[in-house]
Amino acid sequence: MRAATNPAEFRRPDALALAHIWVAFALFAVGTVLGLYQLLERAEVVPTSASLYYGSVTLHGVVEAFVLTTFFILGFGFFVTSTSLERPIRWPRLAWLGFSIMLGGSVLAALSIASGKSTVLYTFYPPQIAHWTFYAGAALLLVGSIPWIVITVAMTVRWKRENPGRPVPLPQFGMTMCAILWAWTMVGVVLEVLFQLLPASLGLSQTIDVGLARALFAWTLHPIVYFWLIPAYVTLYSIVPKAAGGYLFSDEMGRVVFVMLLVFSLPIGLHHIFVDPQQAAGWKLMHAFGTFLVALPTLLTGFTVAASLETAGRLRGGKGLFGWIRALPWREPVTLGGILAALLLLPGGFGGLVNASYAMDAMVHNTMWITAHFHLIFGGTVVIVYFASAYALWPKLTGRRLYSKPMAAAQLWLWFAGILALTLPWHILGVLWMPRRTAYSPYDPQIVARWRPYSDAMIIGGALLVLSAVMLLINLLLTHRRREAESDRAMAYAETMEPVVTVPSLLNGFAVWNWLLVILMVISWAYPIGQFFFMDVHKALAWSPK
Ligand code: HAS
Ligand code: CU
Repeated sequence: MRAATNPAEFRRPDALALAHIWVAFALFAVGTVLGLYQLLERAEVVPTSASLYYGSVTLHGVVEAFVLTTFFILGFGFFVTSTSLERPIRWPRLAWLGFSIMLGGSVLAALSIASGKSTVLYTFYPPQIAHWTFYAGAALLLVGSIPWIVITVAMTVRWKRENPGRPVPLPQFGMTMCAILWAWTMVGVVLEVLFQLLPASLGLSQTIDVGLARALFAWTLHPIVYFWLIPAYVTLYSIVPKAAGGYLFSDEMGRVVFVMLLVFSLPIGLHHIFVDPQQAAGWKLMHAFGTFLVALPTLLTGFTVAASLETAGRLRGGKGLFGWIRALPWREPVTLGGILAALLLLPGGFGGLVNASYAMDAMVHNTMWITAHFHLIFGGTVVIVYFASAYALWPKLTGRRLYSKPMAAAQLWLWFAGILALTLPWHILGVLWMPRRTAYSPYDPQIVARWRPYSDAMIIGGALLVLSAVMLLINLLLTHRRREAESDRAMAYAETMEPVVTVPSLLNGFAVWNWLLVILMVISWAYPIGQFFFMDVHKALAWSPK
């Protein structure tokens, strides 16, 4: 791919990307401090307080799962779209408007949680009902992201029209899939908020159909994790191999992966509510099979990324079966981030496969095992790639060389170690049946005593993570003020082993996949959601946390 994306050549959305990513990381750092408090509270090192604990978990979850992700992905996405298609962002004012709406919504939701009236955790499962300002804030965050979807898709469509037969650059292919995925992902939670949660929070309805709400939320909860994941894969495919000094092993494999993530992730979600009595066993089993399918693209990604890194290791003189691994540039932060992320993917994905196995989920559901799974795969793999992406982008965005590469590498190692120190004990605690999302557990003393050593270990993990987050902010902040200019502000993406001249039209298009996913989504969700409209439902009394 050509490297002609110097900001001097056309208006690049550098300020837009920086604004988004700074909001993401600033709030992310606050979230890590809340996380550490929660660990101290659960281990009873600080006085236990149910109201503070649940308030903190709510803010932590909302900030890390919704604010960090959405702001980072949009900022990264605008940059990738503009630099890979080599043109300015269309409708930049609309993009900024979206940013302002998202920011306003995030602040509103955060204030609502801080007021203590919206302690409903990030999944906001009813019958707990938050103050209406919480849902309004969440809705604004979603609405504010719509301009990005429109701009991303519109720019790809126009580029394709102007470049008939040419393959859409892989990073933009991935980000377009991500935008389409996000559009469909939102629908479940939007319906839940508009028709169930908001009316209950405004006092218009006193009761709520909990089964329906949980099914609608599951529609969103599963694919949203792939909305977080796809941009990380874009970096793994298109940025990391180049940073390592190698080539992308296969462009087509990347396209297949993005297509599979889109098509297989939306029609599943019942694995989050395997224990819900309202859903039938047959449907749950079908969604379990679907969940195994959506693990495939990640296996392909592991293979492709490892093969790409191998090209780098061999070009750098690595010999033999494993010699290439040692030859990789381990001190180079972007490469290091990619390697550490791939390593964490293995245990994180393993946990996911246990969860997805219908019968086994009963052992681990609602225990610390689940918390371990997603802190490993999201907080570990995905977030480490977000860091690595920032280290790759910052010199391009600011025009300054990264303040300190050794500090960046140390930050990544600390995060890696912190995540392992946090989640390995959590897996054991999960199997010992420590419940997740619980301020304190005054259970049988013998059971609680078995948790003790692992509860202490997790505090060390939390402390490492806070330290690492602070190092990230310092490094990025000081880069802005650095005197030494970055000599090459053009953004070049990884080239493939063999030049990509043409790709099959199915791997260069979106409409077919979009319609296929709609059909699959209707097949897999029409009954699990539709049944609530014709079965005898016992609604629950809506209540608000005080
Ligand atoms: Fe998950 C719950 C199943 C992936 C996030 N997941 C969650 C929740 C979150 C989350 C946030 O089936 C909690 C929601 C809540 O609060 O209730 N998940 C899966 C499965 C996968 C999976 C099967 N999850 C993710 C990703 C996430 C994420 C990705 C965020 C980004 N998850 C579940 C289930 C539940 C669940 C159940 C509900 C459980 C319950 O009871 O509530 C798969 O996509 C995972 C596939 C991954 C693999 C790993 C492949 C390994 C590779 C490593 C290669 C490394 C190499 C090393 C080669 C199969 C690719 C290279 C090294 C060098 C040195 C070069
Ligand atoms: Cu899921």
